[in-house]
Amino acid sequence: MKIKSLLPATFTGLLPLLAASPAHAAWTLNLTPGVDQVSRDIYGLHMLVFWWCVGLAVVVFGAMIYSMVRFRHSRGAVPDTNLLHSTRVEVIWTTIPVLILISMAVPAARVLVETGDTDGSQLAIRVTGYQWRWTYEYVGTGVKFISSLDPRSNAAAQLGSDISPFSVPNYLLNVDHPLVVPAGVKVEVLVTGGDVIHSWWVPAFGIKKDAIPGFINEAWFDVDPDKIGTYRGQCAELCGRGHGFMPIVVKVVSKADFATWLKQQQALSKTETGIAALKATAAGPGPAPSIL
Ligand SMILES: [Cu+2]
Repeated sequence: MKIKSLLPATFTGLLPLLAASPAHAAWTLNLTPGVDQVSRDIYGLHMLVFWWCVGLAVVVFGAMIYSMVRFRHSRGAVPDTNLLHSTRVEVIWTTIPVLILISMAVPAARVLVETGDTDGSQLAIRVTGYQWRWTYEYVGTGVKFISSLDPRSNAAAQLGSDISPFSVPNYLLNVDHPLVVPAGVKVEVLVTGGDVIHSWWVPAFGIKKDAIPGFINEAWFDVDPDKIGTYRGQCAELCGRGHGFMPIVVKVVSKADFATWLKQQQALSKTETGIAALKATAAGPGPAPSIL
């Protein structure tokens, strides 16, 4: 069989395979606007620059193609040498790109400043990346927990496991304890790392912040009140063997549901602390605490 006829056959063979794969993301060609103002502004900026690029491509390639066709040698075209060292032309083709760049830089700087403006946030969550899980601490509430890969994904991911990853819902994108946040509230996230550099990435919120040991990077989100639901993300900084096994799940709930949840967690953490204290007393004095 000739190579020419093999290629289409290979591609038509691959297409059904690709279509059948449940692992691929939804077929979209563009960014999605997300579920809060920051992500929408990032989307708007992306579209603005995209249309600038389309316009520039049309003008530049249009002029090139028109010139090549209209003034081709076979039609007797003679080079025009008047444009060489023309100050007027050089001023024009320097000024126009500078104006275009400024028109992109101004909205880009505005969005950049907005993403870092955590003023007026009503809830602060400290996010710490560890190899290979996240911890979430609701600052000032006493609620803190570890969010690890869900047991079903973990079981299917083991070498020699008989569990098909396709049978696990949200394989490698699910956790045991999701981050729970209220909708319609400005939430500040304080991102840091506990061992190596990670990155807390939740595309729907327009957040991708490096989690660096010794540093705290700030970000914020304020999910629209009508966008209650579950949003997923991943660690976006290669952090070691388990990098692909520390997903992020954020459950956005109503303010009332969040208040109830927070109370439950506070009660739970008190109980857990109580149990831990009882165990410690029963076991006698432990090793001296290390001083960091
Ligand atoms: Cu990581």
